[in-house]
Amino acid sequence: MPTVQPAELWRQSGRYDAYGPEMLRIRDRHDRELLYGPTNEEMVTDLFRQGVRSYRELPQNLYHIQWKFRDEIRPRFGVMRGREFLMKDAYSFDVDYAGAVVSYRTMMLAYMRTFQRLGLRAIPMQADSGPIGGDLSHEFIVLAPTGESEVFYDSRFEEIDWVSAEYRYGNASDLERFFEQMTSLYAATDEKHDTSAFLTLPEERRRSGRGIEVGHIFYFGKKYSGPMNLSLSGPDGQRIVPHMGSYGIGVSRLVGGIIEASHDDAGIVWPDPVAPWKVAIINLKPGDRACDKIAEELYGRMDGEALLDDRDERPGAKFADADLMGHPWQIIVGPRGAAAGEVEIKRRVTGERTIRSVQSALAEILR
Ligand code: P5A
Repeated sequence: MPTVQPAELWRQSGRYDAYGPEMLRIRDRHDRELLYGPTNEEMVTDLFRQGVRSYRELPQNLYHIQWKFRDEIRPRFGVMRGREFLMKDAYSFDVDYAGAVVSYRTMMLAYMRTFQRLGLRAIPMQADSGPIGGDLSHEFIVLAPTGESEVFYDSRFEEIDWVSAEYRYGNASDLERFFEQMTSLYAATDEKHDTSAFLTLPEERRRSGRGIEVGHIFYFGKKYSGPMNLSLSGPDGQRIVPHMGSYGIGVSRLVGGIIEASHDDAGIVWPDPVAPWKVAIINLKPGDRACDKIAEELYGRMDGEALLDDRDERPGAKFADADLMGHPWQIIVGPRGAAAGEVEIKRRVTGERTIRSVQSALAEILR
């Protein structure tokens, strides 16, 4: 979908005036009113209106990953709250409320798994739906001391493995159990915090801190499909108006969020699945024949997943830079070891270092 949208679509939903100064409004050479999309509910409702005719084509979920612009009153912390940012946004369309609930819960489960695979512990919290609207909404919050909101939750959230939990997407009764498991545990931002409910938890399970919102999901029924006249032919010849929801992940914010949640005094500690490079190969003595040979060989074998540091720098500076950039592994190639066919490998997250043959270093890292 384009980033620039016609104001007309937003007049149809009633949000053109409701959205306020966060929306960047533009005029083109013909004096037509446009805007830089802060979100895409109207655009996707319009796409659907043009391309879908029958209830038989439901349920559907359309998504894209696209830049957004919001004229935030206080942009700060770089990618954490920017005016221009990248979002993954998805939009669901269902025949009725029961179907929309299945879509909502399916996405909620997918988000829990997605964040876990990114190496994050995201906690879903009931939220206000703000300018997107609707009466069912959850935010996904990652804990970090620099987070914008204050959060309170049950430590049991930290123990659940959502990836291997046996819940099937699209299955109403599985998703009901999933939703119950999740909403039975206390979690709230300061906006919705209920001190007396929180205090009923045993003390050792009470967690509080600051958090970053990395995702947000909404069910808003017919808020857009109604006023925008999206109707499909229904089962008995009558028209039906789809129930909709929307689901966002702040892709560019996540980069900052992951770093906030995973670092130490020396720098970033990238979780394995999202590390830009899996390993830094540190050649301590470029120009030394044995070092160069081993470093080059390792680099070739890592198939694009390694960064080779062959700069003419002191070893201390190279170690510090590798720690700062946070690659999950480092392979240190020095002249003494290289002569014996050995290297040192370091695991960034634990700091553990071991001497290995070149083969066994590769086997460990490529495992
Ligand atoms: C859901 C998808 C929406 O816009 N419409 C489409 C719904 N939701 S939201 O909560 O407003 O935004 C979704 C996520 O985008 C990230 N985000 C930001 N990231 C960086 N800078 C910003 N200014 C910014 N605003 C929102 C958040 O991660 C949010 O959860």
